[in-house]
Amino acid sequence: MVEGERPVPWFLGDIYENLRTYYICPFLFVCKFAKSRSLIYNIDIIFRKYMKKIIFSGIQPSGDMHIGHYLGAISQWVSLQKDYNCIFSVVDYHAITVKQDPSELRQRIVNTAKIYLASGIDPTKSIIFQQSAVNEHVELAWIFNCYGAYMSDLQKMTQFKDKAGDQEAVSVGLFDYPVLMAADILLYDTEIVPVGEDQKQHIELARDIARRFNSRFGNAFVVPQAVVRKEGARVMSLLDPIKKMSKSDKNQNNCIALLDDVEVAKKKIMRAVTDSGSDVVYDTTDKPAISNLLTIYALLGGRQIKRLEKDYAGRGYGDFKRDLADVVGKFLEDFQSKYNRISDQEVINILAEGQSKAKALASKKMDKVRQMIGVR
Ligand code: AQP
Repeated sequence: MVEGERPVPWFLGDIYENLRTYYICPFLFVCKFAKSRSLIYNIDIIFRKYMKKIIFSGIQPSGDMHIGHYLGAISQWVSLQKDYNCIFSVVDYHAITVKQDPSELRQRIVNTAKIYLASGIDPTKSIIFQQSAVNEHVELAWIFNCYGAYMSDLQKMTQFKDKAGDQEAVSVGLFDYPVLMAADILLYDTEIVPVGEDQKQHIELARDIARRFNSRFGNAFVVPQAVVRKEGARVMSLLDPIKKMSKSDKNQNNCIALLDDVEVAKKKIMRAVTDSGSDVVYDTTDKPAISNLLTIYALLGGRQIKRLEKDYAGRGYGDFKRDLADVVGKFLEDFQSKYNRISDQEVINILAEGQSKAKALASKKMDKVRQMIGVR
């Protein structure tokens, strides 16, 4: 359950969800009387609070996924499935904002969905699909490029500035990435977007785009909210704890990939930089490296950081890192044994099923949007 949310009385939510689909939405669509429409619309806003909220999130299949993705995003998704209607996408059109090898990309799409499944995303509870298979995403992104997104918004995006660096030939796609992300989210009436901290700025933009579009054309989009977990929201590099752990990092020793060989991963932990002194203490300002390792230990080992500080008091970094290497090794063994039991064909079938569910929702929304802007 997301902090601050009240539990959903499921029976009320389910009853209302059916009423809404079969009676209220069709009524709102055909009703010509403005007063009745606005009365029903306001009642709907009240009752929607009792429906399960919609969650959307995704990861680009652009490299080897690492424990940052697992702790910052996917592990959060798994626990949210019970109380929310979840939609998880493999956002492949985001991946091509930087160069990709076509055959590698094809396989990475399958592998990314396999990682979702091995992490515990359940296709009977959540929709899992490939972004490019639902073309409404790019259509809506184009509409937002014209109505809702401004050049000045995109020029402020720190991820664009970091990724573009001083390269001369930066693609327009890389610049426009946050607009496609806004389309991904807003297409499904998403209320909650669970992400790592680095994505907060992009969600803010999606909120602005929704508000601007709604004020110009009427209420088409729900204004979403980012949910960032307190611990693990930003897992840092093992060799440079000021930088985010990142799959495009040239030095793979910075990062523990979910499919790393277990012994290799343990060595990476043993080689991880530490801070001056020898106390195992959580202090992100003076001890960023140990704080990062403590976070990884706490989340993968299911322990409290305060408890770990007590357990390792006076024992130094060596002991702590050896135990952490075992915790990481154990986690990877369990994860990889689940991953290896899932076949490519199984994933392809799940993605196809997810595509038809996502497509049904997306095309309904796009019918409405096309009418609102006047192209239908
Ligand atoms: N280090 C991280 N700590 C916590 N959360 C993270 N996420 C990514 N890295 C960390 C979260 O994972 C989700 C999907 O991210 P993405 O597909 O947009 O990947 P990314 O942020 O581009 O990941 P990388 O590793 O940084 O890739 P490159 O190097 O290609 O840019 C998001 O919710 C993100 O917050």
